Formats: sequence, structure tokens, C-alpha cells
Amino acid sequence: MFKKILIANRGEIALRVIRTCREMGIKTVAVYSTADKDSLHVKFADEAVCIGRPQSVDSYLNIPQLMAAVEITNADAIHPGYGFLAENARFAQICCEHGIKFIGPTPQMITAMGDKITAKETMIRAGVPVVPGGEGLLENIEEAKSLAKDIGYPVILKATAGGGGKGMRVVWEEAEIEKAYNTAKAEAGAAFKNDGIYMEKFVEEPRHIEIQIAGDRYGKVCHLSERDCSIQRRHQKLVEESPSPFMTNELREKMGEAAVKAASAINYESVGTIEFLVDKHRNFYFMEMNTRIQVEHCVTEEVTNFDLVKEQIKIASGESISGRNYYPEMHAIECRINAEDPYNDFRPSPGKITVLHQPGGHGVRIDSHTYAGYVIPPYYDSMIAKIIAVARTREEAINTMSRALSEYVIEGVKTTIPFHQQLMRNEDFRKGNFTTKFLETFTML
Ligand code: MV4
Repeated sequence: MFKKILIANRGEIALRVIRTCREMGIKTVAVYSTADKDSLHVKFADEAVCIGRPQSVDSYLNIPQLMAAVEITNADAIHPGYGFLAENARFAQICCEHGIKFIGPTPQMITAMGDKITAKETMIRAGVPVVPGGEGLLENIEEAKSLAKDIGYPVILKATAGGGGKGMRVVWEEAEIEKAYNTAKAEAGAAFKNDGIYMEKFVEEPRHIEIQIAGDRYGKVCHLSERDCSIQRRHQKLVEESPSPFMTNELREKMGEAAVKAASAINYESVGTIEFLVDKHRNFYFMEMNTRIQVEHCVTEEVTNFDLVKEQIKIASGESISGRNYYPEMHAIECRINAEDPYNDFRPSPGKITVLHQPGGHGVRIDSHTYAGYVIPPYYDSMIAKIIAVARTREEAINTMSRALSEYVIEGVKTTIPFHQQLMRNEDFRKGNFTTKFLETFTML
């Protein structure tokens, strides 16, 4: 087992990793930018190293600075958290070359899933359902037009280097295709330095349901059931839950099996997530694979009783997994508390938390690096806490969440708490009647 792990991240996920390390008897090194010197992850780690100025490129994305911090602290592994360098194959490669264990998959696995066309081809070969569409990159507008005719409108253009919704264009009729092709290509080139785009049938009003998987270096892969992440706004998830209210036992078996096939196809090692689009007929299609621990991993932890970060570290150190699958025994819902104003188009609201009271009681978990007096810096994402409610049924979990939200007091900054309170009361949400379009028509009272 590792003796000392450096956490190349900040905020709640850095704290989340530190907590598990302490339970496992592993020493921790926090790294921080000058804007984060008062963050809890710095206070709770055994050691802390300042790695640069506030802007991410100068600190949390600065590979030479991170490697210098590893060297001076004698850490033997790096946990990348999510975001920043978590899915950067070059960083994983540099760790290998320095004899430092990257707690995650190999650089080859990251690359295999990072390019979306390659990932899709791999899934087709593995027998995992994918959205009908063209094979490979689009070469020109004529090809785009004839392919769209074959597939049938509406279609969607996606960047092969993309993911998470960046650089996508939905095209409803042939008259729009030239402009969509040109803007998608230009956006992809500007955002990813790779302007390759491809086409799929556009699945209307889908649900976003993802399967948590784990694989070890001995070839065993298992799943830990699903999370429903359909409650999103501009590709930012706001609420996640497990199990999905749309799930059936039959669908879970099929999607679980497909997810295990997907991960096995690249001999995946570590914890990871297979994202699927699910249409109203419960057809499901591979969308992408996330080769990291995700923000929403906590709902899976609460319903399966696993510490996924502990599993991730154990797998990285060479331990084997059981190979059986795990099913939800409880219902868990997570609300992301962001420093944003839900009454004002979710505008970021950084600043000092002057008063803080966090809820507690039966069935409530809070993962947060904040405290009264903490200043939320403007340089990073705006998530300041995750609140997870767990109960035997979905209705009880929603009621626990409502009760917990009503106890939450955060003063000094605007937060998404009022949004979540209204959502928990929404009839359609309570019925489990929602798709990824739900928030387009949701209005704050
Ligand atoms: C789609 C789609 C419909 N049809 N692909 C958005 C994120 C990126 N991973 C892929 N995304 C989508 N791909 C086809 N063929 C709809 C979306 C999509 C979406 C997916 C999940 C959750 C929220 C979403 C919001 C808008 C679009």
C-alpha cells in the first residue's frame, strides 16, 4: 500500500480523498494555490505545498510544480480527483516515468476513451449499443448532407475531442447543416486544438443514466448500478440520484452488462463511469466513458455501502476486486450547492461565507471544504458543498433532502439552495418524471 499520497486537486474532492487516506493510515500532501491557502484541504492534510498563483494553469494544472511537490515531500502516489488533470493522459504518463503511481487508469486507457470516435469504434466492436450514426470523421459538407439523409433528421454534430457537451450542434433540417458543420468544426478546433467532428442521430428528450464500474489489473470488472444525472443545466449536473426512478431490474441488468463489456474492452483498471443516453422506450446508447472518480460518486457510495475512493486506492495499489456486481439497497439523492444565484440565471456569486450552519441528522451527508469565514475564490468552479440524503425509498429521501435544505444556512454569498428546495417540491420531479430537458422549462418562483 502507498505510504504518502499527494492530492493534485482542491476543494471538497481533495478533502474527500484526505478523509479516506486518514482512515487507511496513508499520509497526505495537499497542494494549493495562493487563493486556497485557507481551504480545509490544506488544514486537514498532513503536509501542504503551495504550487502557484490562483489561475489553474499556474497551479492545479502546472505539471512541473506538481512533480516538484511530489519530489520534496517524497509522496509515492498522486490522486488527481476530478477535473484539472484527472483525464490528462500526458500527466498520467509523466507520473509513470517518475515512478509515481497515478491513482487512476493507465495513459493508454485515458487516450482510448478521450477520443470519442475511437471510443465509439471500440464499443461497437465490444457489442455495446451506440447511437446510430456515421463511422468516423466527417470529411466535408457534402458527406455531412448525405449522411444526415441516411440517418434521418434530427442529427447531432459532436467533436471527437469533446465531451461534456462542448462543441455540439443539433441539426433539424438540411437547410441548417452547412452552418452547423462550419460552426461545430470551428468551435472544436478552438476549444480542443482538434477540429474533427462526427454525426449521430439526435435522441430527443433522453435521460442521462450512467453506470459506475470498477476493474482491477487482473481482468475482473464489475458494476455498482446506476446514477440518474438527467437534472442538468447547460451540461452542469445539479442533482444526481441512485437508483434511477426510470430504471427497471431488466434494464439495470442489460445496462450493467453493457457497462462491464465497455470497461472490459479496454481492460480497464480503476473506478470509472459509463454514460448512457436512454430514450423513452428504454433503448440505451453508450455516450462516453469517464475515467475518473466523479463528483456524484457519493450517491453510489450511500446505496451500495462502498467507499469508492478507498476501492480506487486499493485497486491502484494492486489489490483485486471480488468481480460481483452491487445493487442499490437504499435510495440516495445528491444536490450540488453552488455559489450561484438561481434567481439570476445561476450567475456565480463568489465571496466570504459570513454565517454557516450545515444540516445533519439521520440520513444526511455533507461533503464540503467550507466553514464560516471561508472566502470562495472566483477562479474555480462554483461548487461549495454536496448534500446527500439517503433513505429506504425515493419519497423518503426527497423528504429528508427537503428537511435538510430547510436547515441549511449560508450567508454572504448566493447559493443554489432555493433552487433545490423548489425542485424537491416539484410534482414531476417527485414522480420521477423528468428528462435532460427538464430544467429548460423549470422556473424559480
Ligand atoms: C446526445 C444527445 C442526443 N442525441 N447525443 C450532451 C453531453 C455529451 N456527453 C453528449 N450530450 C448529448 N448527446 C445524441 N445522439 C443529447 C445530449 C445532451 C445531453 C446529454 C446528457 C445530459 C444532458 C444533455 C443535455 C443536452 C444534450
